[in-house]
Amino acid sequence: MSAGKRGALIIFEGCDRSGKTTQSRLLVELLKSKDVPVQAMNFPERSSNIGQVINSYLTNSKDLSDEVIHLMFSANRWEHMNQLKQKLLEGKTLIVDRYSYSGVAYSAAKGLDFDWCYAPERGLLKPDAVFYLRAPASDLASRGQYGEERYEKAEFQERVAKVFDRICSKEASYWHQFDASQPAEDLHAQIASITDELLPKVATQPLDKL
Ligand code: T5A
Ligand code: NA
Repeated sequence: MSAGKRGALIIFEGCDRSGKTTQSRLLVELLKSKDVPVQAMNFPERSSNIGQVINSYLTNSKDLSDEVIHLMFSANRWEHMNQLKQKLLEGKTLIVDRYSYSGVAYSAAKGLDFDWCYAPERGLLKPDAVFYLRAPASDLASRGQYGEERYEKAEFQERVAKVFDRICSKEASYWHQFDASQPAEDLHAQIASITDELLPKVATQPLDKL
């Protein structure tokens, strides 16, 4: 990696079972095969102290108020920010499964105020691209293991999707929406082509903040 060139911050967003993990993995494999320095990450990052509390909450073994768990999800991103920044500046491209937008979408879907939800996300690194995987909730509900974690209920997922749609139309300059109902390989080809264009373009751009 030549001096001054940074990696790209690429985020996958979408409802539960929309295929984010599958597509992140395919994209990381592709970039590795092209010798692009790359690393996969995901939020929530469940291994830290905060991450373990989030995990207990998601698996229904712990109850917290909507506001408290919202701020925990945000704090979980903040505790990893310096590390993310350093990696990007070293030239590593980060492929991240969920980010601030999941934070806002799931909490706003519960009825919390949108702007209140967004406030603690301000100042975090701004993604170079968000790949939004969108499909009807009924399609996603029929996929593997749906129904085990707290938020995996079709009606709630519909509300989450509405918030994602709203953010997608507001942040259209760096959001890319994909039809998540199509076969994984087709989706991957579209994502790969956008990533191909993105990497050289952002390499010399300064990092920005939300
Ligand atoms: N949350 C998260 C918040 O409330 N606030 C926050 O700030 C954050 C960061 C956990 C929960 O936390 C919430 C949101 C979530 O409810 P998570 O750990 O990312 O978040 O959990 P999930 O989103 O549920 O992650 P999953 O791994 O379960 O879903 P993915 O990654 O979207 O989907 P994936 O790739 O694992 O695929 C799911 C199934 O579908 C199949 C796969 O084989 C798999 O069986 N599949 C396809 N089937 C048909 N066509 C395709 N194109 C397919 N692609 C994948
Ligand atoms: Na889930």
